[in-house]
Amino acid sequence: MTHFEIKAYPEMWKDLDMDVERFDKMRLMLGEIFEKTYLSQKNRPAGMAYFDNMIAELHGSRIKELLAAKEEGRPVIGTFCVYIPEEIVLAAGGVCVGLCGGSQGSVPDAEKILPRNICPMVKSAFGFKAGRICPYFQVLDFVYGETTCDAKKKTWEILDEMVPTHVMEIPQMKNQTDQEMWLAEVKAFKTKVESFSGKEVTIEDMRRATRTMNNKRKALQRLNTLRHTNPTPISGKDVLLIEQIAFYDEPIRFAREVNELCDELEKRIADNVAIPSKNAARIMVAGVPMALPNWKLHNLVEGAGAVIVNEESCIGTRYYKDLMDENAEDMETILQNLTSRYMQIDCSCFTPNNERIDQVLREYKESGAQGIIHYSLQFCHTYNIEEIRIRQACEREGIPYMFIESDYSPEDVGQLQTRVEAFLEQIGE
Ligand code: BJ8
Repeated sequence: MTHFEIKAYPEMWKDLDMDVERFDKMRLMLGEIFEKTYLSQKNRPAGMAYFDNMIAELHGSRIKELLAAKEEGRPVIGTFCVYIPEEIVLAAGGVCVGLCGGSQGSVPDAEKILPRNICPMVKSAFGFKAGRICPYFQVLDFVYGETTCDAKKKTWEILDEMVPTHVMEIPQMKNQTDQEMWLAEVKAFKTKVESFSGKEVTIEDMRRATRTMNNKRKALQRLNTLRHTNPTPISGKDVLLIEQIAFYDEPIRFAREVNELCDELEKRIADNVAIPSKNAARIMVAGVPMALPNWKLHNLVEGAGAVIVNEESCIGTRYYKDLMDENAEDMETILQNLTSRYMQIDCSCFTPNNERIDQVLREYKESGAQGIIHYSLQFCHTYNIEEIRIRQACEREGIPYMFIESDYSPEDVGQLQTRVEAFLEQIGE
């Protein structure tokens, strides 16, 4: 196996006012972890080479593309949430990038400023900016923040002192008044993006952007359906990686590569080429998003011989399950459609959130899983409490169920491994 390395671009990073020395150490560590976690897998689909290369170039050629977009006056907007109406950014010729928030490496930077007892995703993301150790943060024009959870919405006030942060109010219920409020927020966001790009978004721009996003989401749906085959033609780790890269890559190119991989997976299924053995336990994960490079749970579960066949998560089905009408006649209608589409995302910040309980059960059946692991991050009150309702639903339906609450540190790995193994044994009985 050739040695994997995430490519270094120290000159560019210096120009971006990064802490180059520190970032370079993180780059080497991430490369090692990636090699161990990903490249040690046997019999991976050839189409994964594109996504491995995306990781190798994550801090290089993709950053260059973003810089080129900026040169052309196209806005680059960073986000932490799937509520960002990406269609509007694309319609204005802009670029939307998900920001990293899945690493323990940046948490100490955040803890110098933020309280320690808040969600690790918020700390990790904030720490990347505070420590100047993320090139994406250094390139973007502004951050899109939202009022989904308390940790995030209060952090935006502090983050705004370092990088302009536009906060959109996300309703917490799904009544008519909430729909109207959210539509007004979407319109305000459109105005903000237009003023940044100096370009008025037309209905044709919106239709084109909607087609692009639908195609990207359809490609991910196709991938998810194929992995549900038993035995599955691709590991859960690999699908998670693709779902994570979905937030970084250029959407048209990304959809093309995912579809090419899907062609290969269809052939694998026809030829009966599978990754794990036929007897591997099939696990579905539900819960909080696993931001890059959070591969902890997948690594544990698949390291124990099982396979993950579905992620009910924002880095997973919540991002791509819903499409929207591409052919609306006028701007008002397309913005209403867009609002309705985004309001179908069943984040735990909503109350009540019965749709999510139903969705978890639906995905469990569709994926042919044999058990559910609900994954939550420490101090995430909404997912930690909603877990009770997911557990009750699993008990009612007789679904083997396990709840994990974790963070990004390696400290609980041994204990989690024991619990995961016990859960897999219970499924195998
Ligand atoms: S739509 S799930 S991406 S908010 S884990 S930071 S909720 S304390 S990530 Fe999310 Fe948007 Fe919802 Fe999806 Fe807060 Fe919880 Fe941390 Fe969270």
